[in-house]
Amino acid sequence: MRTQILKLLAAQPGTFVSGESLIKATGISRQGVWKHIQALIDEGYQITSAKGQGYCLEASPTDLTQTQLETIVGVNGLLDKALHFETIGSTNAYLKEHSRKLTTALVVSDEQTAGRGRLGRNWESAAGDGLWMSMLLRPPIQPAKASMLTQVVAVSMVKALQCFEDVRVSIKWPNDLWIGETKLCGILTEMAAEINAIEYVVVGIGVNLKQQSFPEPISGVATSLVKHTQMPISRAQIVARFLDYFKEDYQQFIADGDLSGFVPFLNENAYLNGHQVWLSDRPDGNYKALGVNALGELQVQDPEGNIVGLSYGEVSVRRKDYAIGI
Ligand code: BT5
Repeated sequence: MRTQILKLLAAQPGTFVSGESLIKATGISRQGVWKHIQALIDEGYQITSAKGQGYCLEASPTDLTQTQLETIVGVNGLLDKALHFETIGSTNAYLKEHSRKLTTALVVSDEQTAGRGRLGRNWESAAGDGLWMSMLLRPPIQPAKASMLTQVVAVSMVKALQCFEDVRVSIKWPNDLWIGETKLCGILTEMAAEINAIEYVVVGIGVNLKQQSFPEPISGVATSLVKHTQMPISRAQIVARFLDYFKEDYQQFIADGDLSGFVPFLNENAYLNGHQVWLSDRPDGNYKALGVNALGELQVQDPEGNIVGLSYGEVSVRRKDYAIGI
């Protein structure tokens, strides 16, 4: 309901929207509308009200401060420490470097000057353009299962982004979130472990929020949230929502010991399922993506009809019906 009210106000920023029209559109009472407006103001939205005119959205909370982040992390309770930076090399690199001084933590930076993807690839993370964050976790699981966390994070982030009702985000196995045919978010999971025990896992998440355009090598494949929604985008809100879902999803994953609780969600929101796919190590065959299993493997059907499970990191997969892909 709160989202609906926000959407109605955001559709006419700087303009008064009458209380009557909000009541009519939402079906709730005048007092109910007022309560939601107060809650939005508490979240940092600047909303003015005037008798006889209604409500006007003046500004959305854009900045994320250390205090705000500490509050979000404190209320959520999953992680011990919150750190906000204006600029940093890479939030993943920071947590790896400081892993001995921290137990669990969340780091968010406005800008990354050396943001990284998998295999040392570059991750574009200009100042204020996106949500660049990493979590330091100490999951009590076998090292072989750590890569499954990538998919748990993907699930929680899709749920968090569902508040943008006009956007449909899908999960491109194993570590991307896409809108349509373009990449919105990448996840990078790194680990330090001995043979039988994890020392730590760092999960980095990059979500493009406000870019209107991207530099050449990724201009055809990258997208940002602002291109798909009329809703105001608040980093604080996305972090808070993500952490709320992640706390629950992480605990379920630890209890289950695998992804069995997430298989339906992963497959209902999958980008590849049902499509012919191109596998980087077997580029000539006709493979069809069937779905993800409880081990986080992507099951594909090979040209002979056999079902094969692909592990995270083994191959790069793209849909054959689209020429571009990462
Ligand atoms: C990923 O790698 O997608 C994981 C990206 C993780 C980024 C986060 S940000 C916070 C934390 N700190 C870090 O230093 N990293 C994490 P991969 O699947 O390897 O994809 C990398 C490829 O995506 C690049 O080679 C480009 O083609 C493309 N790319 C780079 N920047 C992008 C962006 N902002 N949006 C969409 N695509 C991008």
